[in-house]
Amino acid sequence: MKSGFVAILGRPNVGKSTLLNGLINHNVSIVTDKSQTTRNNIIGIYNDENTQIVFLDTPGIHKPKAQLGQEMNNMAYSAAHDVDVAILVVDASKPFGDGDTYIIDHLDIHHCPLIIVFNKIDLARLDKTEELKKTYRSFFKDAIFIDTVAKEGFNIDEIIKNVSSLLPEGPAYYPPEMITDKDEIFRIKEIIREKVLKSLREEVPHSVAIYMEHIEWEKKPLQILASIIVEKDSQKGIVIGKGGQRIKEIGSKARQSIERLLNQHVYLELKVKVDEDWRNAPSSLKEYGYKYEK
Ligand SMILES: Nc1nc2c(ncn2[C@@H]2O[C@H](COP(=O)(O)OP(=O)(O)O)[C@@H](O)[C@H]2O)c(=O)[nH]1
Ligand SMILES: [Mg+2]
Repeated sequence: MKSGFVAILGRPNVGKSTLLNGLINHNVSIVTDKSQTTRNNIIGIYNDENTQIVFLDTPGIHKPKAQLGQEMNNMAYSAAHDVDVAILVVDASKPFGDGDTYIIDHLDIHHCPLIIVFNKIDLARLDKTEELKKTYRSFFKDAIFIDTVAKEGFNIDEIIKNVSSLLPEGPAYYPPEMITDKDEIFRIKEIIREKVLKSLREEVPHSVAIYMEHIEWEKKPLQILASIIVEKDSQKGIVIGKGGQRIKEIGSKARQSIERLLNQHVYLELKVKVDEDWRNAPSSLKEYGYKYEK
């Protein structure tokens, strides 16, 4: 059989996580309309009779403003190292700019075959996309170009086809029923973070982390106590909302998704805690699972 590892790389918010979920037909990576939603490398595994493709979704590469941003970039750079194929996702509806140059300058993807996915073509003008492709062609002479609408699953099979043809003969690295390397606690925390992000605007989302205080697997319904970490008192108020309305809503949506994930009833309690400037504190970054270690 053919098998191998494929990194999905690119700027924030171009549709990398949407693409991963579509490629493996499961929601393992959270998607929002906010940039920098993905904070860790997340594996999603595609299987068919002749192929196993281990995709790595990565945090968007950007000019970092806090230590957290640097850690996220490092995770993405590290994912690009040992893969058989690299996929660079580009937002086809945006003109070439500083963010593209930043990636081209910082990311080393010249050691393996490269597929450049021009995503969001539903929002793009044909002539603008052609221009963008010309610019990318000048940097990557041998790359394969594929147009997609990840959100609708359009042309995703082209990616599978091309990746498969580029992979070497090899063993299955994971059992075929496995769809991600992330354990249930990670996925529960990500579901909670997704619901928080979806209910907030602008600056607060970047300040949010989730900490699992306590989980009792034996109890029925399953008992979960988690903390939503923010950086300032004012943000705590925003997350809680008037009369606790917002956190109640976040909790109820998160509980429903967790119940679907685990296929059992769940009792979910959420608290909000302030950890000042945690995005620059090495010990907090480690505690919340964002410290990149080689
Ligand atoms: N119009 C359109 N939106 C998309 C497409 N793919 C993803 N999106 C949206 O773009 C936003 C960012 O997606 P996400 O997968 O989180 O991007 P990531 O930061 O690169 O992982 C979300 O609101 C998606 O629904 C697409 O092909 N077309
Ligand atoms: Mg993402």
